[in-house]
Amino acid sequence: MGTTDTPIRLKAVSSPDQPDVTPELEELYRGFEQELLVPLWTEIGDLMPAHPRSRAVPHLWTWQNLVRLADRAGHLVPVGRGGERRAIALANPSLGGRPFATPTLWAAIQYLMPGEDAPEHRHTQHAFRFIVEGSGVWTVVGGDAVPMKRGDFLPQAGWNWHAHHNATDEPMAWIDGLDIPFQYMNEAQFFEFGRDELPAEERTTPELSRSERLWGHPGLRPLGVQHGTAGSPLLAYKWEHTDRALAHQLDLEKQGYAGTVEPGHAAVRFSNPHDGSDVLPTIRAEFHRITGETAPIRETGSSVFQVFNGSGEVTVGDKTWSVTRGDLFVVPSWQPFSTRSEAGSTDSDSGALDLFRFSDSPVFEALGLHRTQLQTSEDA
Ligand code: GTQ
Ligand code: FE2
Repeated sequence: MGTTDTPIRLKAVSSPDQPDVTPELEELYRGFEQELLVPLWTEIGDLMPAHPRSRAVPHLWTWQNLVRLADRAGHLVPVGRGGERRAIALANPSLGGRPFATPTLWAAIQYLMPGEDAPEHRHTQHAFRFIVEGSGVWTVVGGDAVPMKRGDFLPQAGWNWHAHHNATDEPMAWIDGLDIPFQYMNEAQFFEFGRDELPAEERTTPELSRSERLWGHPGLRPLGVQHGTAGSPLLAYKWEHTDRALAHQLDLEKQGYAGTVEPGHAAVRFSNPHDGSDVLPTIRAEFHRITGETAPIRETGSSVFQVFNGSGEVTVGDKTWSVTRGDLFVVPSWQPFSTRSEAGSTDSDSGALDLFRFSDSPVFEALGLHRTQLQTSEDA
């Protein structure tokens, strides 16, 4: 970025909202170009549209393709200092070939072969892991070893030291979400290498991390610890809790009580047990269980979804896909999103379509830019 200067090209056009095209106007525009000036009146439609027009487009990546290529990379590309991670990022087709799933979010499949270590480092980018299949990798965050299993969600706020280790004799894949594009655009990143090898006591595989033993009890805040830093102090949200919360919402609905976001649609947000805020300053994470059809909704900011369980049909803007376990798709800003679960899906433990979602909503909320709209037929 910034290696070549792009010359300014102003085009005088004849249209009712533009000045008359005359030789004098052409000369004025050449003068603007030379002095590196651009007037508002030629740009306003693009700069200040009536509603967000995302540069990103809706797109689907199938888990089958991701895992196949990640496994090839496992055999061809070593993990070590410098490259740091065998992480392969989703590149939105309209974001210039950059590894950006959306203008703000990074989403990648990460793959570790049996016994492999990803070296310790830290960075200002906020991150999480979500596991759609397998177990046996643990991640060490600030010296705390956290096991990773199917359905677990592991947030990791910026500037914490972290490393990963595969303690099994099977390869393991998971997804990473980070705010890499957001920090890249805003030029806020710092990065440091950590220790090349972890000491033996950090290479054990405990059933529960220290953070879970302190913070992982519903509604119970430990009195003996201060928590001052940004992001959740709880380093793993285990599937059994998420699954039960969603199942209970749907049970309650069947018994005539409130709790679901719409009929047949249970949802939870992963939240910081310290203060109830989002798990990361720049990233929101949610889990949705859908037993029917959802109403089209649009929202400012962008999201990435991963299908955790079941299968169904997803519509984002003008695209509709059939989706199944592990598939990832993006919802750009202000594009309507709706989904329908496939009845009797054999691939689903819950019999529903289970979707993990992450978004940049906390950024938009903090800046007063967050809007949602349930779409009706009058909305164009
Ligand atoms: O696992 O530490 O996908 O630093 C991108 C950057 C994963 C990680 C990514 C990272 C990591
Ligand atoms: Fe990292």
